[in-house]
Amino acid sequence: MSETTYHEMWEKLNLDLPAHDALLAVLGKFYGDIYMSQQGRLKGMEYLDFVLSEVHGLRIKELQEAKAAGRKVVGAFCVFVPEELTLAANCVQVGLCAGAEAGTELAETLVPRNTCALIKSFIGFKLARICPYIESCDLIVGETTCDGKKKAYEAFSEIAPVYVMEVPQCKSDADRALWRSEIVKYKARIEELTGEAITADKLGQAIRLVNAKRRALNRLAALRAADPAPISGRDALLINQVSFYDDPVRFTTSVNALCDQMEERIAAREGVAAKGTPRLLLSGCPMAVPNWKLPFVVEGSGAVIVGEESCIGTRNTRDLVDETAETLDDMLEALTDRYLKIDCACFTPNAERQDNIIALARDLKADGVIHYALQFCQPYTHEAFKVEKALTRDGLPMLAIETDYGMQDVGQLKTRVEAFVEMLKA
Ligand code: BJ8
Repeated sequence: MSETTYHEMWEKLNLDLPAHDALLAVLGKFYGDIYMSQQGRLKGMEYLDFVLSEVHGLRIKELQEAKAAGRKVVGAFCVFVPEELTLAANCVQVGLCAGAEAGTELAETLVPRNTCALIKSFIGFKLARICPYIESCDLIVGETTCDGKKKAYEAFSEIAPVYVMEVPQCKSDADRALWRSEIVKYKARIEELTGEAITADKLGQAIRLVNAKRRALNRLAALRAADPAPISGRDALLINQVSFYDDPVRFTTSVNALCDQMEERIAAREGVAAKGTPRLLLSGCPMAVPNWKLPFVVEGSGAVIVGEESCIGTRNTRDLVDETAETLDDMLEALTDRYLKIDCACFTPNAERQDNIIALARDLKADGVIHYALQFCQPYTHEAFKVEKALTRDGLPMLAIETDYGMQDVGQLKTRVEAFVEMLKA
């Protein structure tokens, strides 16, 4: 991390500088161990290494410049927040990562101890004043998905500018009508924030922009069906993580360039692991930056990860917004439909997620699935049972992992993953 030039900016953002420096030092070391130690990385990953090395530097500087030019910065923790509307109002949307154990004791003064690590992380980052993204936000958009988040936003709204979208729990016509009205309400809120009216022209452009980003990520995801795998799961996860905060046009161009390199590699029958290496699909809770623990363990255990059925993965990119709508009203309809296709475990029933996991595992020629849930995450720990039954019926082995952001269980995880990989080889 190039820290020296950015201290003034961080000070203006009211960060706790010593605590922030310590965080960057840990992050830099962690990244070096997990990423820079990999063999056979694609040349295009240099861009991602650069973005990560400047994650609290250059990108934050860009956000401050955008703000100085009159744009607003909107933060989100969930893929239900429609980026198209945010961009159409000329705002910048950033995903607030929440993937590190930081400020946990402080977080536990606002939320119960038996809250998932992701929620504790975003509360902890805010209370400890170590996240320049949160501090750059003019508005943070929450959502009523799981109970943990729903209640945490009540506490979070006392310390940050929060707006909450009501996400229905089912997908009936009445639920669709509710979600449609929430999209309209968000449009009004973001227009109020910026003083800019969202027109059909602006929204149409934003829909195409976000679709282009999703298409590039889908292209990358599909190329991972090749054996040998052309990219590691760690690198693919990093790309998906960076998609939440990088500039969307620059990011899409870089991912497409990376896909060109992947195609060359596939044509040359080369990859990051030998042909025949056990191939695993990760499925479950999102892995936000810098949550690289499980991918590191899996790929250090003789397997390669070929996909992520997660909101930091294909659940966020699989479905595009219909681009044929011409009126504002029809575009809002298209947004409503697209976002309601998200198969988050917060929905009931949610059988489509099982179908989607099986289809993805088959498309990517996965030998097995690792279901990943954060401790205390009710929606995903519950669904792990159903997913395992569905996969078993379909002849796909599954390993259920429940963990948090701590490193204490790495040895135990490694033992379980290695045994699973050995079983796949047998
Ligand atoms: S659409 S997956 S990003 S809610 S891990 S906070 S569910 S207790 S993150 Fe998610 Fe939106 Fe759904 Fe996707 Fe709650 Fe579970 Fe914690 Fe979670």
